[in-house]
Amino acid sequence: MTKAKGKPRVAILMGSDSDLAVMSHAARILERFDVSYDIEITSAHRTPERTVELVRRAQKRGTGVFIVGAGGAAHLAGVVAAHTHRPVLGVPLASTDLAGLDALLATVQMPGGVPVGTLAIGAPGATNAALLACAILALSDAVLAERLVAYRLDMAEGVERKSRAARNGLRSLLDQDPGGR
Ligand code: RP5
Repeated sequence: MTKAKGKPRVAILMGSDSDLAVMSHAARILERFDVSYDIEITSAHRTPERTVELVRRAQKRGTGVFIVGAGGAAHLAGVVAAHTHRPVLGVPLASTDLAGLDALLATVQMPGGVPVGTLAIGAPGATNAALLACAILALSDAVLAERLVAYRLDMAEGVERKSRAARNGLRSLLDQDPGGR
């Protein structure tokens, strides 16, 4: 499935439909930044040939960055990295009783030579993988670089807004109960 206009600049791959809810956080960021992407389910062990085919096809279409989410033994990102020289960002997912620690270790511990840039477990990792993909693409895209700057400014303003609201909230709490305990 291709989302947003033009050839996909980013490929989001995940091992199972059970990964979709978490990996949608990456898609949300790419849409916010108006970065075209393709999103596919493929598995390193259940559909090994499909995985290689998707990577080859994405490369031919000019995809610049791969975001790969998987849980459990989580070898998908490593397999993708084995078939491309483009940046691969791995998102370990908490889909077993080990709560993502298994996937984190499998994704982060690539032997030297075939890198997978590994993000945090779960939704924060998916969000940051997409932001990092944007940052990589922004090296040769000034408009995207400006959007990243605006995103950070927006985040900083959000913190200031929350701080003001917290001060006001505290004021009214103290005013309602000036004696305290
Ligand atoms: C991994 O196994 C997938 O990435 C998923 O996180 C996990 C469980 O997959 P399902 O059994 O839910 O399809 O390959």
